[in-house]
Amino acid sequence: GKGLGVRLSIATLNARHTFAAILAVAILLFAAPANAHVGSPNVFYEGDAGPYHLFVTVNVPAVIPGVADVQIRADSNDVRQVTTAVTRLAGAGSQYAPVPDVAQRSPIDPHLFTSSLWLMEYGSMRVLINVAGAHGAAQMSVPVPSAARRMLPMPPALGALLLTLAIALGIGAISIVGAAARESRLAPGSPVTPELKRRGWRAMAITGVIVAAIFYLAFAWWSADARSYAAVTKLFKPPKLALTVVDGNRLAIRPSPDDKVWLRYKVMDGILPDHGHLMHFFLVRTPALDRIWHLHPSRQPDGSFVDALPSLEPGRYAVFADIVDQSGFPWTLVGSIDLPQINGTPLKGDDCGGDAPALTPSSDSAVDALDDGTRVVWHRDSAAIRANAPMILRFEVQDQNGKPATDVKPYMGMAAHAEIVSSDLQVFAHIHPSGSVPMASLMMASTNSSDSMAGMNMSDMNMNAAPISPELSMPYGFPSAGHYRIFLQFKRADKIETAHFDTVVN
Ligand SMILES: [Cu+2]
Repeated sequence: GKGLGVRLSIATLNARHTFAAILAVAILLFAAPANAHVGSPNVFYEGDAGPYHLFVTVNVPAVIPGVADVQIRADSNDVRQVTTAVTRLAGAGSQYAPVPDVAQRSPIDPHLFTSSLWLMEYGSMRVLINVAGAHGAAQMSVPVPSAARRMLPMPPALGALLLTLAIALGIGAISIVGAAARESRLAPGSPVTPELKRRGWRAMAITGVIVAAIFYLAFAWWSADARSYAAVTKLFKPPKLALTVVDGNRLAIRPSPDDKVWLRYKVMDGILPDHGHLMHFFLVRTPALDRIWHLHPSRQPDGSFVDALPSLEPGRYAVFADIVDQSGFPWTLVGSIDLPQINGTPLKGDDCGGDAPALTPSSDSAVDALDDGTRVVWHRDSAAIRANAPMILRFEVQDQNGKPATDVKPYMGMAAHAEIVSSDLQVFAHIHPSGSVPMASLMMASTNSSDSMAGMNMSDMNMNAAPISPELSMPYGFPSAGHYRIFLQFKRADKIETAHFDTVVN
């Protein structure tokens, strides 16, 4: 029993120690941690590793260190082996991948490979995927934001067990030291003198004090560790926005001064442009989700952002502001604002807006007919959508005659952008045909490896005004059951369109 106790405590001690060290290093290095997308932490990515087309899902653990489940689905039969490894997205360590893990091929679906990877650190990580097959070897990087979201409670039974073992260990130590002081120098069979008895009691008293001190320090250490972990989970909560309207139609946007933990990391001082904009700013009117605006505020010398609002109808708007920090970590700042009728400026550049009927509990739609005759169809399975099931959302843009549109063009370098909002506003995700990973993070992943993304050039994509396929597809998995509205934004000729679709997720 004692042996087990010792082994258990040492194992626990080592785990806590490693964890404390990782935590300290993570905080010292400032790995710029956080969570882009609200309530939708998993990573979905669709792209090419050389000749192989892959759909990758990374289920990010809520507790770090924790195990991420990686699912890789190949389009073709010619993949022989897939291996995975985790590195930092950029900077020191990103070049040195640990020994890769060989992904298991599913016995049911030969196109599906799965592996489990330890995420040991916070911040911008990437999953390196190596594919071997009939067309040779190829590599792909998928950026993964590693963020602690939850603190697991100590199960009462485990706590009681550990405490009992620790107490048994303490009592054991006291009695062993007492016995040693009393009898160790006694010849076999000799009686214990009162002097030796006193000596034994004294040794036990001293050991008792030492054991009590160790208990006290251990508990203090444990609580300090738990407090710093709690602070980290707080850091990863979506940062809050402070929003004010000035001069009638200008919106001043800054992180809330109340968010002291987050502000300490000065994320806003070094953010990267994503699709050519430092901030993608979304206003969604609540609770009906009947208006959406996708704007691109400009940065002011003091680090805050300002945007000239378009003409808006009054109401309460939920606000989501997407940024990518210099480590490649995506953050979504959140807020809400009550706006009066705004007489604003016409939309310009990449800004756009759209309206839709109010979301009602029975809203369910897979076709949207827009005012200008454009029709957008969501090709959805007849089966109910389940939460946490990776899927490809497939849309088709049609002209007023119901024929596939021939004038769809890239919008901010992408075939389309989609914003997915749950009716309770607990989920907000901004995704693209490549998935949930921001383009800025993907670019970082590609400059840090020899993989196939390196050949991709954003400005080429923006310059390219040739029409693209009217079939728009995006990998995603709804994170939880609920009622969702999807806003799909794309460009026909030079007009930015917004379509909407509603669905229930079980
Ligand atoms: Cu977008």
